[in-house]
Amino acid sequence: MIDILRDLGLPISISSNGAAIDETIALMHWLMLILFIGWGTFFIVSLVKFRKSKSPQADYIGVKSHISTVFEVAVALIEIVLLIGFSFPIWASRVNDVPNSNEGAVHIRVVAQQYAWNIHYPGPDGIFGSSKPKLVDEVDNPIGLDRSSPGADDDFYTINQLHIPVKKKIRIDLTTKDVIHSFKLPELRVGQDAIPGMRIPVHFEATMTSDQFDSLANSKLINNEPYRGGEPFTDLIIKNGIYDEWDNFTDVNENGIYDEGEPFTDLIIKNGIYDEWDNFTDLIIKNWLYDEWDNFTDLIIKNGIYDEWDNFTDEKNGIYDEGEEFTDVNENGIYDEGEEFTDALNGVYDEGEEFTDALNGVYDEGEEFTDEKNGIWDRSKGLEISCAQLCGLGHYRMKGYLTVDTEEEYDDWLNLQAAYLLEENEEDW
Ligand SMILES: [Cu+2]
Repeated sequence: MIDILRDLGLPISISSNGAAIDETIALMHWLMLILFIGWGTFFIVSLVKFRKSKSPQADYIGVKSHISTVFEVAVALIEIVLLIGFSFPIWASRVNDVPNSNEGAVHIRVVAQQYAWNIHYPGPDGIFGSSKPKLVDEVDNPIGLDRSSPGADDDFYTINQLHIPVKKKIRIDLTTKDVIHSFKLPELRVGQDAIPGMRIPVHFEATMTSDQFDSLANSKLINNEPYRGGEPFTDLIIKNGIYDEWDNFTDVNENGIYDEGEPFTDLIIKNGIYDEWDNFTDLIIKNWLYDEWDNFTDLIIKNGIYDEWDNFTDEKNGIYDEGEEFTDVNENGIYDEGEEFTDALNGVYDEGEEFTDALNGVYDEGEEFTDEKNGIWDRSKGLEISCAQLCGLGHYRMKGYLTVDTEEEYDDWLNLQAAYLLEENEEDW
């Protein structure tokens, strides 16, 4: 089930409790599938059983057996057990047990509005200054921060830029200035409605940095594995007769890696020019050779440089290589300098030899991709904050960016924000 959901767009998880949440999501989908099949069957059976031709007169008494009552009671009992036995305790441990900054959690406030995310950091003292609605100024003070309140002088805020450190508990107090929004960090499996007048805590922990996430996401893109974001493309590879990392193979001895001798699927690509092994229609001059005007089936792609797995025409290299035929003049069984030889294969690529250019595991010109309007392939778009509530006409613009930093990067970023704040204050004087 979880694999199907990933194919349908469930993003990579970078949350410390992502596995548990994904398991719940899978369970919920199974339950819904069972209910769908159950109720669908009931509906169809009812349509057939109570069709007009079978019972032309409406029966005002209906079903006489009590089996439906038994079913109803059973369903109610199961639901009561699920709710009181499982749901309530899980909810209590997850939602009531909110970490705070005394326990080492990073505490951040998020104020949603049409159509932006205001991120409020308490600064080095760890104390949030108070904010007042009457101080709100959409240009200079979107969160209505009262700089004269205790702890407020070092507070800073960003718009749509949330930075957090990796592998640390994060607590976000969520609220909104106007309508209901929904704070969503899909990769962190965080989703919480923001309600006007309420301050709702959410907490989570990231297991990898943005950089690690990007390289993972891009490697998934390259292997055509499901991943949310970025543009999918078809990574094609030439038939080169040797096993490449991305070829499928039959794991004969089941050790999880490709071993020499195991069968594999050698993949191919188109490049728009005729290559040695392309099929062609021998036209006009039936010479069994490819002529410039012959039709051909185009395989393989070029990137202009020789790659390890490119096929090449192993040509004369001017020196005698082992295995080449030679005229053994003095009949001593070995090649001696000066003896004629067939300058043939030496098994390696020599500069100047023709070669067929292949793919190297990244997007190359000529590969198919889903163009999201700009005509070039975009890599992973990184982590986003989205609003999962249709909160107004500009809802689609309500997009923030999440950066998961290493501890050092996060400290550097905090210092940078403190420096900006200092500059701002100086300007005020
Ligand atoms: Cu919104």
